[in-house]
Amino acid sequence: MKKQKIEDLAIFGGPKAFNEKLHVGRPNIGNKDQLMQRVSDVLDSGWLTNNGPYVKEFERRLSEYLGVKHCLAVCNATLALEIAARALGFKGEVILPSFTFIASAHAMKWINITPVFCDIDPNTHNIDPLKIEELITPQTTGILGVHVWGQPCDIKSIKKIAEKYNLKVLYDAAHGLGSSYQGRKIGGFGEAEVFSFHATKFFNTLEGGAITTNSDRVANKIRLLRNFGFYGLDNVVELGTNGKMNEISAAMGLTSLDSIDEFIATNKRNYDCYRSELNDIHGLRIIHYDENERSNFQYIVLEVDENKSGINRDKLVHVLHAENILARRYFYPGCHQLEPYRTLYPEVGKRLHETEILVERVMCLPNGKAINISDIKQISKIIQFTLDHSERISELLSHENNRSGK
Ligand code: T4K
Repeated sequence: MKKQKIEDLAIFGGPKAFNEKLHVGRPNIGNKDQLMQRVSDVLDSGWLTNNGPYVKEFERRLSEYLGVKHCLAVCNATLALEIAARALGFKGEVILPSFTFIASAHAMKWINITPVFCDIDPNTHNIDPLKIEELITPQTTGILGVHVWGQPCDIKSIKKIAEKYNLKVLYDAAHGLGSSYQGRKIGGFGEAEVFSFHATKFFNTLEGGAITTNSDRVANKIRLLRNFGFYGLDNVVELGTNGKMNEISAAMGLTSLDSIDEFIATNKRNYDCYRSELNDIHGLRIIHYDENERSNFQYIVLEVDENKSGINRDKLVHVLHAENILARRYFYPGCHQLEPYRTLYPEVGKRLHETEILVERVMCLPNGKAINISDIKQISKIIQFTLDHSERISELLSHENNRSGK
């Protein structure tokens, strides 16, 4: 359906462009028959969790896929970050970006570590190594880099700083499965890396995640910590927790792994189409993935520059939602502006200049197997139309907001 006049937009009374909602974060499901067979095997075997055969197979195949020595499956990435942080001996203060999902910061705070928020590089959206050193104090024990959108951090510079100050490095690789840094897949950098396989990720195990490391010592410690600290049957040697992945999640993981190349190819096909449709629109920037590296292309990230586009990100998201395109703001408004950090560190925003600009501009569009090329062309047309009529739409929406008291 073509929108030719403003009145054709759903916000102004026109029909919605899509009958069904198009979500960011719709799960990819691999071969259903294979999955059901594995689930049935699990139920028949009577072995549902606690380091079962499917978890072991999943860990083995994933470590092969990533080219990393150890892969430990876990129940979710948030708990995995806590376990990995403990395994690395993080305490006191840890430096991390505020431009990340709240789990990165909460995982540290939950184990009594002070998250020290660092600004980002506006080009990559990742932690800016040039801003790390000034945040280091005698209490700093580590750096938690986040590979935002699956784009690797500046690992070389972070390593240099960590060596200089004797800090440990953990990477939150929640978005990073299948992406690479200098030709090597993410997973083997820093002391350890943590992946998320939550349902909203392009590769999922329903809920779940993995910690990867090339260190035998770190892997052994994580194995203890994710299983209550048990060493043998009746012997508890550490304060541990329950971070285990169950067999059904591992069955889903194996099935996802069977289709991972296809998932990434679909993401890339969609990304290429979005890029060719949206690349030349004044005031929009679609994130570019480094063509010399592998990428999983799972996030279609747009930056809206209101000064050039004439419309701000929130109004564009509003228009898209009305058309049943559930674009999402990410990671709005930044961890430092959410509780408990907003109350604990009210001044911290002053040093997060780039973060504060970016959280007002970034949005993600639907991707994955749930959408097709014709959907993408339609979404792009609506975006183009909204920007072509930005002045009128902005005015009308401001008026609407004033009336509804927003
Ligand atoms: N570090 C980083 C950098 C992360 O991004 C995350 C998680 C973590 C750490 C922690 O990982 P986990 O502990 O979760 O393993 C989602 C996810 O819950 C979260 O995993 C993810 N990042 C974060 C960025 O997004 P929400 O609040 O956006 O989820 P929700 O329920 O609003 O769903 C988003 C959309 O996805 C919905 O519009 C519909 C769709 N959806 C969702 C689910 C759960 C489906 O279609 N099917 C589903 O089953 O948090």
